[in-house]
Amino acid sequence: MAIEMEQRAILVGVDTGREDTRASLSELAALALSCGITIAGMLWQKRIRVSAAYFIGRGKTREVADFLAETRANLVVFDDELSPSQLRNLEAALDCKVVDRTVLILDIFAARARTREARLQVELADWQFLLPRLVGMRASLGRQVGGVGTRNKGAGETKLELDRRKIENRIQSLKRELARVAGEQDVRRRRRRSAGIPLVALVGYTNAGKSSLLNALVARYGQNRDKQAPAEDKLFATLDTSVRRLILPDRRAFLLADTVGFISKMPAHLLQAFTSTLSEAREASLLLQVVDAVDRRSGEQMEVTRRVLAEIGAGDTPILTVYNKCDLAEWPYPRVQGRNIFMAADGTRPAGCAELLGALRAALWGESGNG
Ligand SMILES: Nc1nc2c(ncn2[C@@H]2O[C@H](COP(=O)(O)OP(=O)(O)OP(=O)(O)O)[C@@H](O)[C@H]2O)c(=O)[nH]1
Ligand SMILES: [Mg+2]
Repeated sequence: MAIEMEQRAILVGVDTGREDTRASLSELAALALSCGITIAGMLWQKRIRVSAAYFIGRGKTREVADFLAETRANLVVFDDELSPSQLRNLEAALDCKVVDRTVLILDIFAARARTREARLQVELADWQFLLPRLVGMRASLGRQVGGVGTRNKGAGETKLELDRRKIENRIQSLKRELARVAGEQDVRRRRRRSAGIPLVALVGYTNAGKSSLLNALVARYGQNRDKQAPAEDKLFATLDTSVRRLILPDRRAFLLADTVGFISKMPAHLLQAFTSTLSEAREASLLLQVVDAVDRRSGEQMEVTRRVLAEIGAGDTPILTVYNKCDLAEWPYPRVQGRNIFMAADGTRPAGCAELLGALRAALWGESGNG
């Protein structure tokens, strides 16, 4: 494993008319770049529905094969999760390594996981994803623990024999360990609840500015003002929940939780594995949905957030929507309009924390006022 081969990929999507395929492919490109993959080209096909055998049509598959030869690419990345048989068929037809959006997301999560809990959750999602795909997997893939497919890991890492029974045992033991961690957190959460301090959770699409907003609020109202969460211009900067206690000038307090960001076609296994990280969102009495106001897909991103929240059992929690990054837009801000807050948490002209706090007080305690 000393030599790291450059991974040159062709990205492939299917346009069934349900989403903006080009935008989705450019998001896929961002995911691929985060995995250290070079993009050699992109293509997509308009179809009423995807093909059960190859995801794309047979003719299109041949086109991808030609494109591979032409661009000397060595990887094909599909924009949707492939079924185990689609994956097998495509690898056989293209004679090339094939991965999908889910693999990229899992790999980014694996690379970013820092805490023990996040690592356990990512590993669980990895194995659950791999298990049904073991049959007929290309021997050359050399998949390893903690990374589903695109990352080259350093030498010296244990190569697990891809033995179904061993993997099933590992999945069971990961679940047990995670249940233990979740149990400890439950105790902490119960203690918090009995103290009667409301919990507010930041939720939303990745890179919308949740951690930046947490930091802006902590800097003004935090109990420990120096406890900042990492905010970065990259997908999935946050994989762990951090909870901060905020105290308003009138001594009223609430807890604010930062959570992992969502993305479209969020892998189901990943969501399941991250249940405990997402429990803050599930147990919050109020959600602050952070939206990148200048992203042209913000509507779709809100829809993704709505769906994921419903999936994790937080679909009925009251919500305030924060249109963030208004410094990059042409609108007046800061401003509150019903349950919507227009502000900038970070950037050249951050503003709107007091307005947000006002809306938050009204939602939490039924009062108006300016924080
Ligand atoms: N211009 C501008 N940039 C912002 C604003 N808020 C956040 N950003 C930038 O957007 C990027 C993402 O911010 P984060 O706070 O890390 O986003 P997040 O929602 O926590 O992302 P994940 O943790 O990946 O889910 C960072 O580079 C921030 O500096 C804003 O109001 N204006
Ligand atoms: Mg974050």
